[in-house]
Amino acid sequence: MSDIKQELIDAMVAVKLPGIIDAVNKADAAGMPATDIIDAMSAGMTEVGVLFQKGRLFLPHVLSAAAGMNKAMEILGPKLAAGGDAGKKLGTAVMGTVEGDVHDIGKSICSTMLQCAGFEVHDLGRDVPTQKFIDEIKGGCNFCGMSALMTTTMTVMKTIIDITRDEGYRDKVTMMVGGAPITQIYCDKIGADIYGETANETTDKAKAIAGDA
Ligand code: B12
Repeated sequence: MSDIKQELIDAMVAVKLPGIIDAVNKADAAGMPATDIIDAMSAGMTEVGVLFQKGRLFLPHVLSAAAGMNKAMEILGPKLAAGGDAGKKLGTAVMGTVEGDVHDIGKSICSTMLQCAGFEVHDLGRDVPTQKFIDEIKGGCNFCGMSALMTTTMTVMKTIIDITRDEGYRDKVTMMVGGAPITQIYCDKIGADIYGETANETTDKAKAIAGDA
């Protein structure tokens, strides 16, 4: 692993906002692509989660790392947009974290990357009522991305897909699923179209379906 990537991960695990911002600026100045910086920070955030689970970090630490992640997206978002294909019009994508779930960092990263790739993104936010997803799908979006970070909320994705099928809209929309507990197996099991382990993978798969591979 490169030193810069490791420094980004270490800065996330140290959960100090100034340190995180310094590491992002340093990686950017060294020419590391924004997408790689985000991938490294996501790995750092996952590590924070592991330490939180082990009881070695506590809620304020997790919130501080989350703030660092959001700040990094503020810094990197314009760079992604500048180097991207935001004018392309690959289709409309609705994104949201499912009902009962407030985790939105990963979902927001996916939204930013899809937008930079040329999708028109309607980000519904977090804890999105199930009916809101259905209304957006009925409204004619091409892609619907659902994020869930908890085993207790991931089942909402199946509910939304089932309703879409029952109401005759399933074939009109590409359903994307993601979030830490989601796997390709779960994606297949609930009848979704795209599983994205990372924002990069999500964007590549959505572009391929939109005919822009
Ligand atoms: C940060 C965090 C929080 C923050 C969230 C801040 C925010 N604004 O998002 C706060 C502190 C608020 C929080 C709260 C809680 N949390 Co929390 N949290 C986390 C933590 C540490 C990191 C999540 C994260 O941001 N990862 C970094 C991002 C970049 O990764 P990501 O989300 O996976 O996203 C990537 C991919 O998954 C993918 N992706 C994501 N979304 C989508 C969508 C689509 C469509 C696609 C294709 C791809 C995709 O692309 C992303 C970028 O590459 C995880 C630990 C973990 N291992 O995940 C626990 C974790 C998810 N939390 C957990 C829990 C239990 C909670 C609480 C219930 C705690 C409590 N007791 O109060 C509450 C939840 C309340 C609620 N109703 O939602 C558990 C869930 C356990 C379970 N049952 O499954 C975890 C796993 C921690 C643990 N091990 O116990 N949490």
